[in-house]
Amino acid sequence: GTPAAGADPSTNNQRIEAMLLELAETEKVKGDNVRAGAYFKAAKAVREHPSPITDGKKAAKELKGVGKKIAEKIDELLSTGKLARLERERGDAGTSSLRQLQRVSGIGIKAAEALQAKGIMDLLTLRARAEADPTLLTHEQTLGLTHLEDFESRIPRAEMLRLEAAVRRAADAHSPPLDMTVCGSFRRGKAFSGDVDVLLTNPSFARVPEDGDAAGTPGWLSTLVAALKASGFVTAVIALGAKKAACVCRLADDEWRALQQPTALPAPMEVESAGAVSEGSGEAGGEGSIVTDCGQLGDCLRRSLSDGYSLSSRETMSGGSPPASAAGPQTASFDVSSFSGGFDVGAGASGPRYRRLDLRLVPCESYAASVLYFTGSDEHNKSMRSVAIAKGMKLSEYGLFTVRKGTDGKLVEEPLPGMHTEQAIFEALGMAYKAPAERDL
Ligand code: DCP
Ligand code: MG
Ligand code: MN
Repeated sequence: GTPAAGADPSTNNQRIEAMLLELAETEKVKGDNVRAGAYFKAAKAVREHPSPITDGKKAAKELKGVGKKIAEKIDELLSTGKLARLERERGDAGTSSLRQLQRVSGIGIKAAEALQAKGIMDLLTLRARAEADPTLLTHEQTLGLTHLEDFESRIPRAEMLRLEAAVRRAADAHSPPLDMTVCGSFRRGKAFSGDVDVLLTNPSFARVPEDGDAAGTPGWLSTLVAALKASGFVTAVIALGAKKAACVCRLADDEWRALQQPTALPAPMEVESAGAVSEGSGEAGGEGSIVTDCGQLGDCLRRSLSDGYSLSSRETMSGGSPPASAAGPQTASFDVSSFSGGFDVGAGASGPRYRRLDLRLVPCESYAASVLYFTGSDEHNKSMRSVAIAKGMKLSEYGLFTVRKGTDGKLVEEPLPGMHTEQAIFEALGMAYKAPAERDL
């Protein structure tokens, strides 16, 4: 295809990437993770491609993950400025209903479709119907619906530190005392996190004979959770097993109040690539806008999200995606619901927000592998696991194992000794060590 008249080819890649990311998001909402993954992979290849893409067929030859069908979509975007398929998808009521219902933690594609079959297409109706029929939703979904806004708001680091301290007090007071590390995005140094990922162990907890054998697991998780609940920190338990617990927690009022210092929203958000943001503003609890001077809105939105802004809803984000034809200035409006500096500007935040707390208890020999796994990112975990596989090994949250065929033909996994630190695991895989903050791919 030939580029649309007047279009600057240097912005093609960003527009193609935005198109592919939107296709990926749409497939994910509809429950097709395989297609979503394929689009996501292609989007990544486009993002990393060093030269402007001007032809679909050529792109299919040069880029990993771009095949004939995606090549056709690229050509359609480049020649018409849009993708008819996406234009249709954006207006599709069924898809936007699936997207809305799946905002509730615990509602996935299957539950969303089951609710649709009962005539429930939106959250308002869901609230009313769930109230009338307490068996409509599971315990997790009910909590997800109750705390929808809180669970969607990202947790400022200052609050994360206090949440960490609250869990640590309970872990220290536990008998026996439990060692703990807050992993996830917090350990990767992010200004905001989605939840609190806590890993626990104790030197007296040695590996159980077989992975997945909960029989040898001490009952410490339930005693710890009971204590957290008794103190009022944990407000609800979503799931509690011997090795994993999922809870809802919140700071005490006085601790939360201590975090409420007015902080000004920053001026512009920055975009690394060419064509910086020319304007950015936001008012506490109000509306903000991002203006870019070229087709970078998708990138800009993504960055502002990873920088800690949270959009008020996922609809806003996808609804705010750029018209593919626009090569000139673009504007997106968004609701600022949180910002760093230790305070929430969410309109409804009149007290401590409810937060998701993930707890995992692991044997001490597994601790390093578990810290590595639970720190992520997802993508980093995937790439490390594939390095292990290429070396005839297996990396999991339980450890690094050598894999060989036993005499009976079955695979035998044996843990590599001495994997007491993350560094040791990187080294055993022949990889250069990466600090947690460098593990976002
Ligand atoms: N993890 C993974 N694969 C998954 C889910 C999780 O490898 N399917 C690992 C990597 C994650 C970590 O567990 O970093 C914690 O999971 P979270 O979903 O809590 O992700 P993050 O903490 O990274 O992000 P957020 O700030 O959204 O919680
Ligand atoms: Mg997390
Ligand atoms: Mn988590």
